[in-house]
Amino acid sequence: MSRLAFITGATSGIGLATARILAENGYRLALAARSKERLEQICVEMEDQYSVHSEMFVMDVREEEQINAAVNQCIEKQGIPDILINDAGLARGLESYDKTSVPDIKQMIDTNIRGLFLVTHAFLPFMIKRNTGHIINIGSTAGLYAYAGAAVYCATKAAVKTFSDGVRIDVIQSDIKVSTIQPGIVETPFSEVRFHGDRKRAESVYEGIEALHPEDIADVILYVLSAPKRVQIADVVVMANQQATGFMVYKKNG
Ligand code: NDP
Ligand code: 8X3
Repeated sequence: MSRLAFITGATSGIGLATARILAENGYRLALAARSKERLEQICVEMEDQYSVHSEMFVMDVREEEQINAAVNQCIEKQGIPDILINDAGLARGLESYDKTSVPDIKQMIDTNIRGLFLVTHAFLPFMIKRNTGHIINIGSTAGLYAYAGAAVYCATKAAVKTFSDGVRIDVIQSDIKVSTIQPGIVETPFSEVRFHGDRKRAESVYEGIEALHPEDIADVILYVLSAPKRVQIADVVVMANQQATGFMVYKKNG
């Protein structure tokens, strides 16, 4: 049977592009996010475009009960995933830490750290029992290089990288692989979410630079998943050509 990938954050951006490329390559899919409507549309797309039957899981990664329900349902309906892609995540705001709102701080920590940790915690025992699995965590160059106005977001992504490294040690005796993908600037709805729906401000982030496309990251994920059993790609850092560190980008006309 083809390999099953459980993807969080599957309704948009990198997660959606990953779902598409995996469907194209014959993977079975378990798609998770908060938006039921978007998940329904994407499941139809997977069926129509790629003849892939996917299951959807409406799940807020900040809610432990929703995670456990989704994990149990997935295992019941589709079996233990061969692949877990922890993509759900977000930035909220871009201002100095003293001015960052407490709800924004909590949302970033609860989604990017706590949510990712708990989803992994719910699936990992099943993978360990089966002695196989591949966990792919979406970090960011923001976790490697802090930038102004993003102390919390950057710290959450540093946590993702360190968490991946720790789990990789814990599963060393098994055939389970753990990979962190650390993208630079990717043009997705990410900035619109960060700026609380301010589309104009979001668009300005991508002006004057050819940002990565979500498909570029999906291609990397497919490559990481396609490596032979003996090969564990631990970390991948992917930047736009005009990007040198986390937020050090060369902008034409600016
Ligand atoms: P998008 O905003 O396009 O996608 C974010 C996804 O996360 C959506 O599917 C959203 O679905 C889901 N999501 C957000 N909050 C929750 C939650 N509480 N529970 C469940 N799902 C949630 O952004 P990107 O595709 O750009 O971002 C994906 C990941 O990549 C994030 O972890 C981000 O930090 C990381 N990243 C992004 C970069 C960029 O430049 N865009 C660069 C480096 C890393 P829904 O709203 O339906 O729940
Ligand atoms: C999200 C992209 O450019 O804000 O990780 O670091 S960026």
